[in-house]
Amino acid sequence: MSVENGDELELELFDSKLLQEIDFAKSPVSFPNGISITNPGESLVMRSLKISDFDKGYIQLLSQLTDTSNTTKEMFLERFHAMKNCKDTYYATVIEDTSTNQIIAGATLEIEQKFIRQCAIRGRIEEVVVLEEYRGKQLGKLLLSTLTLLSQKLGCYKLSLECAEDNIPFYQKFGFKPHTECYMVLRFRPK
Ligand code: 16G
Repeated sequence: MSVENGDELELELFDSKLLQEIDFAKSPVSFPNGISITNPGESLVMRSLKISDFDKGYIQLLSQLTDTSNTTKEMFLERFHAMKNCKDTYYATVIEDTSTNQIIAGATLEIEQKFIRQCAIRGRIEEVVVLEEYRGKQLGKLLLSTLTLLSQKLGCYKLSLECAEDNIPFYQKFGFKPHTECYMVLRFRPK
């Protein structure tokens, strides 16, 4: 799966139309700088992750969050298709600076299906990252606001995330609260 044609490069992980259909007026936070889902800023576009984003620095962006070493294009393609085949599950959302063709921010909503609560679904927010040079423009806030609204629109009964203690105040703005239950982890690879 190492050779892609032009159409394949433009393949979206999920239909970006979903983002346009979100009622942004319901955003849990306000944006004094006037940005929105349809207008994230000059030359910026918010949309689903695409295959072509491998060549637009998506993995380099994620490297500002954690280890992404030795991720080949082939590995990326295989994972992209595996995620896409899990219908209605992975909503990896990115912001591209179209003046440089670079992915400068991203966050993912993941949906987990349940038998509990009348076969409900829950959401998880993962891999929230904004490129260092683009911080301070409220883009992380915009992504979080968008994915929070999307999770509600999709019918999640709850939404959760893991974050560093320093980031708690940021997530509290959207209504997240530190949970009374402990988050436990068993690591098979060093942090
Ligand atoms: C943070 C991220 C999580 C990511 C993890 C990677 C958010 C809200 N949380 O906890 O999504 O998977 O970092 O760190 O973005 P790790 O490689 O040490 O697991």
